[in-house]
Amino acid sequence: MDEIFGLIEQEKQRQLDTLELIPSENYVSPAVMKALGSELNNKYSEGYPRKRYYGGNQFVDQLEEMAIEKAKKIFGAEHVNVQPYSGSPANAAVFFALLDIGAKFMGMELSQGGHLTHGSPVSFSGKFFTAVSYGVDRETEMLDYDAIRKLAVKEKPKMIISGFTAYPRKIDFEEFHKIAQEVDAISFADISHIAGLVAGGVHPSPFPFMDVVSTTTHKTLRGPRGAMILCKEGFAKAIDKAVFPLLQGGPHDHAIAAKAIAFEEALQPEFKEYQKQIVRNAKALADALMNNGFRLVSGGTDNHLMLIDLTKNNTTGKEAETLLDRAGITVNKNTIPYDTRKPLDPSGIRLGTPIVTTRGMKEQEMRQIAELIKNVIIDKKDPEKVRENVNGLCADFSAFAW
Ligand code: DSN
Repeated sequence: MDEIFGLIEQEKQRQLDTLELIPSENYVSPAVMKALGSELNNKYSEGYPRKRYYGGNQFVDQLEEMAIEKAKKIFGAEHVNVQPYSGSPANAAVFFALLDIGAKFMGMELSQGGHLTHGSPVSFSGKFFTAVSYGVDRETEMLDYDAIRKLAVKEKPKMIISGFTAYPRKIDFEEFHKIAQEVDAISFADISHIAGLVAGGVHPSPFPFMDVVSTTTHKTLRGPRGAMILCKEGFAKAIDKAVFPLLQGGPHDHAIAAKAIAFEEALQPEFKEYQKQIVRNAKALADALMNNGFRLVSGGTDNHLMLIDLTKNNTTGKEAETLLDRAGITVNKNTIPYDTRKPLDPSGIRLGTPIVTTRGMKEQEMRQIAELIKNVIIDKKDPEKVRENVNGLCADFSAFAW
């Protein structure tokens, strides 16, 4: 056991000593951690509150109801299911609840910023359903709503997915919903990346427009690993049945309690300020990177993430990820729109500010981070030397300051 706890300790130290810039990650509060490590881990509760297949759920019922009510309050949703284990199972539940096998749907192409579950041929979404993919405009690298509308009119999908994993700009959910209505499709937004921004009022909400919304709870929302589905009342029964019993068994009650805590945190005024700072930090980091000679996809960011196109820097996403890792800066290699390289060694890297903002860093530190990235990628400085500066910067910040 010592060996296992030793490795956990080393990971904890790594998270403290390095700059974690992966935009889909976050560091949760001690309260969320406490719920995750609680006795709720020991319980079985198949079913829904007050309709369980196991005894002894009097406290679990209350916790799940609290999580649902808080999520409704944050997002203004009519119905919420907090049981999905994670984002992919949540999206699977939406598909199996609302579409017939083989039905046609539209989603963003994975290599342009979509998600595996939005139609990739290697996921259930591409295997059991008929995916039609849209992308971003080649020139602006942003969504072209007219092109998406034309494709929808031509293809007549039964569902249109919006919400992305590597799109640095705002999403017009109202427009997506209008397009879906025009072709009689269900509008579905996967807001996993931006749920915290929506909760904090710094990104337009998919509500009241979207028919169905899914989100993970561990990204900008800063809760436990997990997900939830929010929808209009008319879809509630089908969604609940798809989560349990179609796709899942017993809910993870410890994660549901941790979701309730994260939602309570998201209702506090400090959370709004945290989300504002995430966006301010992303803008500051993006501007500083561009001033330091990097090209950003779409020329900047409106949200928590950005994509660097390394084509002109004579390096690849894979090489940059490895070099930055050695310098204690964690990013992930990522395709850029219309990438000519392969996903395992693409032309870009993806960066985001949720964690460094959780740690209390502000615009000044973002400029330092941009300089450190330049030191590694453009100046070709020894990453081990740069790491000393990274460790020095991190030493001034705790894991969780907000
Ligand atoms: N893995 C997530 C991300 O990094 O964006 C999406 O599921």
